[in-house]
Amino acid sequence: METQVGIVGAGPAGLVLARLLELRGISSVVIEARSREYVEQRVRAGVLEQRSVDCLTEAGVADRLHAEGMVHEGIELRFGGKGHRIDFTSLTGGKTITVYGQQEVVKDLIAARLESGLPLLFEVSDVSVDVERPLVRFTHEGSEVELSCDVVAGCDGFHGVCRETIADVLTIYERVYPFAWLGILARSKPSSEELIYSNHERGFALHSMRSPSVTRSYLQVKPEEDLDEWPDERIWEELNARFELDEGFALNEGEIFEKGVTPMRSFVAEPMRHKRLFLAGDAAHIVPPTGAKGMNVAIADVEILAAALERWYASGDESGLESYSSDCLRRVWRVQHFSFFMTSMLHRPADQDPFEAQLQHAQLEYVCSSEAAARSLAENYVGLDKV
Ligand code: RFL
Ligand code: PHB
Repeated sequence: METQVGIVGAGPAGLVLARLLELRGISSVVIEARSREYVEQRVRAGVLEQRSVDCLTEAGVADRLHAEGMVHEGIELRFGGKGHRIDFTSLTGGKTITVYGQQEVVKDLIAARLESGLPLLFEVSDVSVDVERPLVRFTHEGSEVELSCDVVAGCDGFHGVCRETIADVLTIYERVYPFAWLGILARSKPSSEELIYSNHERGFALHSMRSPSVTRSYLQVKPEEDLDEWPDERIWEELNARFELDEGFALNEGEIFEKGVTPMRSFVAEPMRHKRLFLAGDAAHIVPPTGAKGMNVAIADVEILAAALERWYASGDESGLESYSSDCLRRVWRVQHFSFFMTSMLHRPADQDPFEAQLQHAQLEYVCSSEAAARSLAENYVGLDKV
Protein backbone atom coordinates (compact mmCIF):
# COMPACT_ATOMS: atom_id res chain seq x y z
CA MET A 1 0.00 0.00 0.00
CA GLU A 2 1.21 3.53 -0.73
CA THR A 3 0.12 6.99 0.31
CA GLN A 4 1.59 10.42 1.01
CA VAL A 5 0.77 10.57 4.75
CA GLY A 6 0.30 7.48 6.91
CA ILE A 7 -1.89 8.38 9.88
CA VAL A 8 -1.83 6.11 12.94
CA GLY A 9 -4.93 6.60 15.11
CA ALA A 10 -8.49 7.76 14.41
CA GLY A 11 -9.08 10.06 17.37
CA PRO A 12 -9.63 13.80 16.91
CA ALA A 13 -5.97 14.38 15.90
CA GLY A 14 -5.80 11.68 13.21
CA LEU A 15 -9.26 12.31 11.78
CA VAL A 16 -8.94 16.11 11.64
CA LEU A 17 -5.52 15.76 10.00
CA ALA A 18 -6.92 13.37 7.39
CA ARG A 19 -9.71 15.83 6.60
CA LEU A 20 -7.39 18.86 6.36
CA LEU A 21 -5.09 16.90 4.02
CA GLU A 22 -8.02 15.77 1.88
CA LEU A 23 -9.02 19.43 1.39
CA ARG A 24 -5.45 20.21 0.30
CA GLY A 25 -5.33 17.36 -2.21
CA ILE A 26 -2.85 15.30 -0.15
CA SER A 27 -3.53 11.57 0.12
CA SER A 28 -3.54 9.68 3.42
CA VAL A 29 -4.42 6.30 4.90
CA VAL A 30 -5.78 6.25 8.47
CA ILE A 31 -5.38 3.10 10.57
CA GLU A 32 -7.13 2.57 13.90
CA ALA A 33 -6.64 -0.20 16.47
CA ARG A 34 -10.25 -0.18 17.72
CA SER A 35 -13.58 -0.78 16.00
CA ARG A 36 -15.68 2.04 14.58
CA GLU A 37 -18.36 1.42 17.25
CA TYR A 38 -15.77 1.64 20.03
CA VAL A 39 -14.28 4.97 18.97
CA GLU A 40 -17.73 6.43 18.32
CA GLN A 41 -18.97 5.49 21.80
CA ARG A 42 -15.85 6.37 23.83
CA VAL A 43 -16.90 9.16 26.20
CA ARG A 44 -14.31 11.87 26.67
CA ALA A 45 -14.02 15.61 26.27
CA GLY A 46 -16.86 18.02 25.83
CA VAL A 47 -15.54 21.56 25.36
CA LEU A 48 -14.44 23.07 22.04
CA GLU A 49 -12.62 26.38 21.85
CA GLN A 50 -13.75 28.87 19.22
CA ARG A 51 -10.70 28.12 17.09
CA SER A 52 -11.49 24.37 17.12
CA VAL A 53 -15.06 25.15 16.05
CA ASP A 54 -13.67 27.38 13.27
CA CYS A 55 -11.29 24.63 12.13
CA LEU A 56 -14.09 22.03 11.95
CA THR A 57 -16.37 24.54 10.21
CA GLU A 58 -13.77 25.37 7.56
CA ALA A 59 -13.18 21.64 7.14
CA GLY A 60 -16.90 21.23 6.31
CA VAL A 61 -17.66 18.82 9.16
CA ALA A 62 -19.55 21.09 11.55
CA ASP A 63 -23.22 21.01 10.43
CA ARG A 64 -24.33 18.89 13.37
CA LEU A 65 -21.94 20.71 15.70
CA HIS A 66 -23.69 24.00 14.86
CA ALA A 67 -27.15 22.44 15.12
CA GLU A 68 -26.64 20.52 18.38
CA GLY A 69 -23.59 22.06 20.09
CA MET A 70 -24.36 24.39 23.01
CA VAL A 71 -22.65 27.77 22.89
CA HIS A 72 -21.59 28.98 26.36
CA GLU A 73 -20.55 32.52 27.22
CA GLY A 74 -19.01 31.81 30.62
CA ILE A 75 -18.51 29.36 33.49
CA GLU A 76 -19.27 29.41 37.20
CA LEU A 77 -16.63 28.94 39.89
CA ARG A 78 -18.24 27.81 43.15
CA PHE A 79 -16.59 27.86 46.59
CA GLY A 80 -17.43 28.79 50.17
CA GLY A 81 -21.15 28.30 49.47
CA LYS A 82 -21.23 30.96 46.73
CA GLY A 83 -21.15 30.98 42.95
CA HIS A 84 -19.06 33.43 40.89
CA ARG A 85 -19.53 33.82 37.15
CA ILE A 86 -16.58 34.30 34.81
CA ASP A 87 -18.06 36.07 31.80
CA PHE A 88 -15.94 34.96 28.83
CA THR A 89 -17.72 37.06 26.24
CA SER A 90 -17.21 40.41 27.94
CA LEU A 91 -13.69 39.56 29.13
CA THR A 92 -12.40 38.30 25.76
CA GLY A 93 -14.02 40.61 23.25
CA GLY A 94 -16.90 38.31 22.34
CA LYS A 95 -15.41 34.82 22.42
CA THR A 96 -17.40 31.73 23.43
CA ILE A 97 -16.89 27.98 23.87
CA THR A 98 -19.07 25.19 22.49
CA VAL A 99 -20.12 22.15 24.49
CA TYR A 100 -20.29 19.16 22.10
CA GLY A 101 -19.10 15.64 22.93
CA GLN A 102 -15.78 14.49 21.53
CA GLN A 103 -17.39 11.28 20.30
CA GLU A 104 -19.84 13.38 18.27
CA VAL A 105 -16.88 15.19 16.66
CA VAL A 106 -15.35 11.77 15.93
CA LYS A 107 -18.64 10.46 14.44
CA ASP A 108 -18.93 13.49 12.15
CA LEU A 109 -15.32 13.11 10.94
CA ILE A 110 -15.67 9.37 10.30
CA ALA A 111 -18.89 9.92 8.34
CA ALA A 112 -17.18 12.59 6.20
CA ARG A 113 -14.15 10.36 5.56
CA LEU A 114 -16.29 7.42 4.49
CA GLU A 115 -18.52 9.65 2.36
CA SER A 116 -15.39 10.80 0.49
CA GLY A 117 -14.55 7.12 -0.06
CA LEU A 118 -11.09 7.53 1.49
CA PRO A 119 -9.18 4.81 3.36
CA LEU A 120 -9.89 4.45 7.08
CA LEU A 121 -9.08 0.97 8.38
CA PHE A 122 -10.47 -0.12 11.76
CA GLU A 123 -9.33 -2.98 13.99
CA VAL A 124 -5.74 -3.10 12.75
CA SER A 125 -3.18 -4.85 14.97
CA ASP A 126 0.60 -5.44 15.28
CA VAL A 127 1.30 -1.84 14.27
CA SER A 128 4.95 -0.81 13.93
CA VAL A 129 6.63 2.22 12.37
CA ASP A 130 9.95 2.46 10.55
CA VAL A 131 10.86 6.14 10.78
CA GLU A 132 13.72 5.98 8.26
CA ARG A 133 11.93 4.84 5.10
CA PRO A 134 9.19 5.60 6.37
CA LEU A 135 6.86 2.64 6.60
CA VAL A 136 3.94 1.54 8.74
CA ARG A 137 3.42 -2.21 9.14
CA PHE A 138 0.20 -3.70 10.46
CA THR A 139 -2.26 -6.56 10.23
CA HIS A 140 -5.73 -5.92 8.82
CA GLU A 141 -8.42 -8.58 8.28
CA GLY A 142 -5.83 -11.32 8.63
CA SER A 143 -3.34 -9.89 6.10
CA GLU A 144 -0.01 -8.26 6.82
CA VAL A 145 0.22 -4.84 5.22
CA GLU A 146 3.21 -2.56 4.52
CA LEU A 147 2.14 1.03 4.08
CA SER A 148 4.83 3.07 2.40
CA CYS A 149 4.51 6.86 2.76
CA ASP A 150 6.40 10.17 2.71
CA VAL A 151 5.69 10.92 6.36
CA VAL A 152 3.96 9.22 9.29
CA ALA A 153 1.64 11.12 11.63
CA GLY A 154 1.64 9.49 15.07
CA CYS A 155 -1.89 10.35 16.27
CA ASP A 156 -2.32 7.19 18.33
CA GLY A 157 -2.92 8.75 21.73
CA PHE A 158 -1.11 8.32 25.02
CA HIS A 159 -1.00 4.50 24.90
CA GLY A 160 -0.05 4.21 21.21
CA VAL A 161 3.12 2.82 19.64
CA CYS A 162 4.49 5.84 17.75
CA ARG A 163 6.01 7.70 20.72
CA GLU A 164 7.64 4.47 21.94
CA THR A 165 9.29 4.01 18.52
CA ILE A 166 11.39 7.14 19.06
CA ALA A 167 11.67 6.93 22.86
CA ASP A 168 15.48 7.12 22.65
CA VAL A 169 15.48 10.69 21.35
CA LEU A 170 12.70 12.08 23.57
CA THR A 171 12.86 14.17 26.71
CA ILE A 172 9.87 13.51 28.96
CA TYR A 173 8.30 16.00 31.37
CA GLU A 174 5.68 14.55 33.66
CA ARG A 175 3.52 15.18 36.72
CA VAL A 176 1.09 12.59 38.09
CA TYR A 177 -1.61 13.97 40.41
CA PRO A 178 -2.69 12.26 43.63
CA PHE A 179 -6.33 12.17 42.50
CA ALA A 180 -8.57 11.07 39.62
CA TRP A 181 -12.00 12.00 38.21
CA LEU A 182 -15.06 9.80 38.51
CA GLY A 183 -17.17 10.83 35.52
CA ILE A 184 -20.84 10.06 34.88
CA LEU A 185 -23.39 10.60 32.14
CA ALA A 186 -26.99 10.92 33.37
CA ARG A 187 -30.39 11.35 31.80
CA SER A 188 -31.17 14.59 33.58
CA LYS A 189 -31.77 18.20 32.62
CA PRO A 190 -28.70 20.41 33.24
CA SER A 191 -28.97 22.10 36.64
CA SER A 192 -27.31 25.26 35.37
CA GLU A 193 -27.01 26.95 31.99
CA GLU A 194 -23.22 26.92 32.23
CA LEU A 195 -20.51 24.59 33.53
CA ILE A 196 -19.91 24.72 37.29
CA TYR A 197 -16.39 24.11 38.67
CA SER A 198 -16.65 23.66 42.43
CA ASN A 199 -13.90 23.68 45.04
CA HIS A 200 -15.36 22.09 48.18
CA GLU A 201 -13.71 20.75 51.32
CA ARG A 202 -14.90 17.24 50.29
CA GLY A 203 -13.07 17.65 46.96
CA PHE A 204 -13.51 19.09 43.47
CA ALA A 205 -16.68 18.59 41.40
CA LEU A 206 -17.66 19.66 37.88
CA HIS A 207 -21.12 19.89 36.39
CA SER A 208 -21.21 19.76 32.59
CA MET A 209 -23.66 18.59 29.95
CA ARG A 210 -24.08 16.98 26.56
CA SER A 211 -27.61 18.06 25.57
CA PRO A 212 -30.74 19.62 27.13
CA SER A 213 -31.52 16.17 28.58
CA VAL A 214 -28.09 14.65 29.31
CA THR A 215 -25.60 15.84 31.93
CA ARG A 216 -21.95 14.98 32.44
CA SER A 217 -20.57 15.39 35.97
CA TYR A 218 -17.27 14.62 37.61
CA LEU A 219 -16.08 14.07 41.20
CA GLN A 220 -12.50 14.21 42.43
CA VAL A 221 -11.71 10.74 43.83
CA LYS A 222 -8.61 8.67 44.70
CA PRO A 223 -6.61 7.36 41.70
CA GLU A 224 -7.27 3.76 42.77
CA GLU A 225 -10.99 4.41 43.42
CA ASP A 226 -13.20 1.32 43.04
CA LEU A 227 -16.37 2.07 41.03
CA ASP A 228 -18.22 -0.71 42.87
CA GLU A 229 -18.13 1.54 45.93
CA TRP A 230 -20.06 4.20 44.05
CA PRO A 231 -23.72 3.20 43.67
CA ASP A 232 -25.82 5.89 41.99
CA GLU A 233 -27.27 7.24 45.27
CA ARG A 234 -23.80 7.83 46.67
CA ILE A 235 -22.75 9.71 43.52
CA TRP A 236 -25.78 12.05 43.67
CA GLU A 237 -25.31 12.59 47.40
CA GLU A 238 -21.66 13.49 46.94
CA LEU A 239 -22.32 15.75 43.94
CA ASN A 240 -25.06 17.59 45.86
CA ALA A 241 -22.76 18.02 48.85
CA ARG A 242 -19.96 19.47 46.73
CA PHE A 243 -22.21 21.87 44.81
CA GLU A 244 -23.94 23.26 47.93
CA LEU A 245 -24.84 26.94 48.04
CA ASP A 246 -25.74 29.05 51.08
CA GLU A 247 -29.03 29.92 49.40
CA GLY A 248 -29.69 26.20 48.72
CA PHE A 249 -29.06 24.13 45.60
CA ALA A 250 -30.08 20.68 44.37
CA LEU A 251 -29.05 18.96 41.15
CA ASN A 252 -31.62 17.53 38.77
CA GLU A 253 -31.06 13.80 39.13
CA GLY A 254 -31.72 11.00 36.65
CA GLU A 255 -30.61 7.59 35.47
CA ILE A 256 -26.81 7.25 35.37
CA PHE A 257 -25.93 5.33 32.17
CA GLU A 258 -22.15 5.61 32.09
CA LYS A 259 -19.49 5.71 34.82
CA GLY A 260 -15.71 5.74 34.65
CA VAL A 261 -12.56 6.75 36.54
CA THR A 262 -9.84 8.76 34.76
CA PRO A 263 -6.39 9.25 36.28
CA MET A 264 -4.91 12.73 35.95
CA ARG A 265 -1.50 13.61 34.60
CA SER A 266 0.50 16.29 32.83
CA PHE A 267 2.93 14.93 30.25
CA VAL A 268 5.04 16.33 27.40
CA ALA A 269 7.42 14.45 25.09
CA GLU A 270 9.91 16.62 23.19
CA PRO A 271 10.64 16.99 20.33
CA MET A 272 7.38 16.16 18.59
CA ARG A 273 9.20 15.15 15.40
CA HIS A 274 11.97 12.68 14.65
CA LYS A 275 12.99 12.11 11.04
CA ARG A 276 9.77 11.36 9.12
CA LEU A 277 7.57 10.72 12.17
CA PHE A 278 5.44 13.57 13.52
CA LEU A 279 3.64 13.10 16.85
CA ALA A 280 0.36 14.97 17.40
CA GLY A 281 -2.23 15.20 20.19
CA ASP A 282 -2.19 12.87 23.20
CA ALA A 283 0.63 10.82 21.61
CA ALA A 284 2.93 13.73 22.48
CA HIS A 285 1.24 15.43 25.44
CA ILE A 286 -1.46 14.98 28.06
CA VAL A 287 -3.11 17.59 30.26
CA PRO A 288 -5.36 17.10 33.28
CA PRO A 289 -8.94 17.73 32.04
CA THR A 290 -9.65 20.67 34.40
CA GLY A 291 -8.75 23.21 31.72
CA ALA A 292 -10.76 21.40 28.99
CA LYS A 293 -7.81 21.58 26.62
CA GLY A 294 -6.81 18.07 25.42
CA MET A 295 -8.95 17.82 22.28
CA ASN A 296 -8.34 21.48 21.43
CA VAL A 297 -4.57 21.26 21.54
CA ALA A 298 -4.71 18.01 19.51
CA ILE A 299 -6.61 19.91 16.80
CA ALA A 300 -4.14 22.83 16.98
CA ASP A 301 -1.20 20.42 16.43
CA VAL A 302 -2.65 18.94 13.25
CA GLU A 303 -3.61 22.34 11.86
CA ILE A 304 0.10 23.25 12.08
CA LEU A 305 1.10 19.90 10.56
CA ALA A 306 -1.36 20.16 7.66
CA ALA A 307 -0.16 23.67 6.79
CA ALA A 308 3.50 22.54 6.92
CA LEU A 309 2.82 19.52 4.71
CA GLU A 310 0.87 21.64 2.24
CA ARG A 311 3.84 24.00 1.85
CA TRP A 312 6.28 21.12 1.51
CA TYR A 313 4.27 19.35 -1.19
CA ALA A 314 3.56 22.61 -3.06
CA SER A 315 7.11 23.97 -3.20
CA GLY A 316 9.53 21.64 -1.47
CA ASP A 317 9.82 24.19 1.37
CA GLU A 318 10.72 22.17 4.49
CA SER A 319 10.73 25.08 6.93
CA GLY A 320 7.27 24.30 8.34
CA LEU A 321 8.24 20.67 8.91
CA GLU A 322 11.47 21.80 10.57
CA SER A 323 9.67 24.14 12.96
CA TYR A 324 6.66 21.82 13.54
CA SER A 325 7.80 20.70 16.99
CA SER A 326 8.72 24.13 18.35
CA ASP A 327 5.59 25.73 16.78
CA CYS A 328 3.37 23.18 18.56
CA LEU A 329 5.26 23.19 21.84
CA ARG A 330 4.70 26.90 22.47
CA ARG A 331 0.94 26.27 22.66
CA VAL A 332 1.42 22.93 24.43
CA TRP A 333 3.34 24.55 27.30
CA ARG A 334 0.90 27.46 27.59
CA VAL A 335 -1.91 24.91 27.82
CA GLN A 336 0.10 22.80 30.28
CA HIS A 337 0.49 25.81 32.54
CA PHE A 338 -3.20 26.72 32.35
CA SER A 339 -4.34 23.14 33.00
CA PHE A 340 -1.98 22.87 35.98
CA PHE A 341 -3.23 26.22 37.29
CA MET A 342 -6.90 25.20 37.07
CA THR A 343 -6.17 21.79 38.58
CA SER A 344 -4.19 23.25 41.50
CA MET A 345 -6.76 25.96 42.19
CA LEU A 346 -9.75 23.62 42.25
CA HIS A 347 -8.72 20.25 43.74
CA ARG A 348 -8.21 19.31 47.39
CA PRO A 349 -5.28 16.89 47.67
CA ALA A 350 -5.80 14.44 50.56
CA ASP A 351 -2.62 15.76 52.22
CA GLN A 352 -3.33 19.47 51.65
CA ASP A 353 -1.86 21.47 54.52
CA PRO A 354 -3.63 24.52 56.00
CA PHE A 355 -1.15 26.92 54.36
CA GLU A 356 -1.88 25.53 50.88
CA ALA A 357 -5.61 25.64 51.56
CA GLN A 358 -5.35 29.36 52.38
CA LEU A 359 -3.31 30.05 49.23
CA GLN A 360 -5.92 28.23 47.14
CA HIS A 361 -8.70 30.27 48.70
CA ALA A 362 -6.78 33.51 48.09
CA GLN A 363 -6.32 32.55 44.42
CA LEU A 364 -10.03 31.80 43.99
CA GLU A 365 -10.99 35.09 45.65
CA TYR A 366 -8.56 36.93 43.36
CA VAL A 367 -9.86 35.34 40.14
CA CYS A 368 -13.42 36.18 41.20
CA SER A 369 -12.77 39.79 42.26
CA SER A 370 -10.07 41.13 39.95
CA GLU A 371 -11.00 41.80 36.33
CA ALA A 372 -7.37 41.30 35.28
CA ALA A 373 -7.20 37.87 36.94
CA ALA A 374 -10.60 36.84 35.55
CA ARG A 375 -9.58 37.98 32.06
CA SER A 376 -6.42 35.87 32.23
CA LEU A 377 -8.46 32.78 33.11
CA ALA A 378 -11.06 33.61 30.44
CA GLU A 379 -8.61 34.16 27.57
CA ASN A 380 -6.87 30.88 28.32
CA TYR A 381 -10.14 28.96 28.69
CA VAL A 382 -11.61 30.18 25.39
CA GLY A 383 -8.18 29.60 23.80
CA LEU A 384 -5.44 31.97 22.74
CA ASP A 385 -5.21 32.70 19.00
CA LYS A 386 -1.52 33.44 19.10
CA VAL A 387 0.88 31.79 21.52
P1 RFL B 1 -7.12 9.82 21.16
O1 RFL B 1 -8.49 10.40 21.18
O2 RFL B 1 -6.68 9.00 22.30
O3 RFL B 1 -7.01 8.98 19.81
C1 RFL B 1 -5.94 8.09 19.56
C2 RFL B 1 -6.47 6.96 18.71
O4 RFL B 1 -5.40 6.07 18.36
C3 RFL B 1 -5.85 4.73 18.53
N1 RFL B 1 -4.67 3.88 18.70
C4 RFL B 1 -4.10 3.21 17.68
N2 RFL B 1 -4.43 3.13 16.39
C5 RFL B 1 -3.64 2.36 15.59
N3 RFL B 1 -2.57 1.67 16.03
C6 RFL B 1 -2.20 1.72 17.34
N4 RFL B 1 -1.15 1.05 17.78
C7 RFL B 1 -2.99 2.52 18.23
N5 RFL B 1 -2.93 2.81 19.55
C8 RFL B 1 -3.95 3.62 19.82
C9 RFL B 1 -6.78 4.79 19.72
O5 RFL B 1 -7.69 3.70 19.75
C10 RFL B 1 -7.49 6.12 19.47
O6 RFL B 1 -8.65 5.96 18.68
O7 RFL B 1 -6.01 10.96 20.95
P2 RFL B 1 -6.07 12.36 20.16
O8 RFL B 1 -6.67 12.15 18.79
O9 RFL B 1 -4.74 12.94 20.30
O10 RFL B 1 -7.15 13.24 20.94
C11 RFL B 1 -6.91 13.69 22.25
C12 RFL B 1 -8.20 13.74 23.06
O11 RFL B 1 -8.86 12.50 22.96
C13 RFL B 1 -7.96 14.07 24.54
O12 RFL B 1 -6.93 15.01 24.69
C14 RFL B 1 -9.22 14.64 25.22
O13 RFL B 1 -10.24 13.68 25.30
C15 RFL B 1 -8.90 15.15 26.60
N6 RFL B 1 -10.06 15.64 27.33
C16 RFL B 1 -10.60 16.89 27.06
N7 RFL B 1 -10.12 17.64 26.05
C17 RFL B 1 -10.71 18.83 25.71
O14 RFL B 1 -10.25 19.51 24.77
N8 RFL B 1 -11.83 19.32 26.38
C18 RFL B 1 -12.37 18.62 27.40
O15 RFL B 1 -13.40 19.04 27.93
C19 RFL B 1 -11.75 17.38 27.81
N9 RFL B 1 -12.26 16.65 28.79
C20 RFL B 1 -10.66 14.85 28.31
C21 RFL B 1 -11.76 15.39 29.04
C22 RFL B 1 -10.24 13.55 28.55
C23 RFL B 1 -10.86 12.81 29.51
N10 RFL B 1 -10.41 11.48 29.65
C24 RFL B 1 -11.29 10.37 29.64
C25 RFL B 1 -9.00 11.20 29.49
C26 RFL B 1 -12.39 14.66 30.01
C27 RFL B 1 -11.93 13.37 30.27
C28 RFL B 1 -12.61 12.62 31.38
C1 PHB C 1 -16.88 17.62 29.82
O1 PHB C 1 -17.98 18.12 29.53
O2 PHB C 1 -16.64 16.42 29.66
C2 PHB C 1 -15.81 18.47 30.40
C3 PHB C 1 -16.03 19.84 30.54
C4 PHB C 1 -15.03 20.65 31.09
C5 PHB C 1 -13.84 20.08 31.50
C6 PHB C 1 -13.63 18.71 31.35
C7 PHB C 1 -14.62 17.90 30.80
O3 PHB C 1 -12.89 20.86 32.06
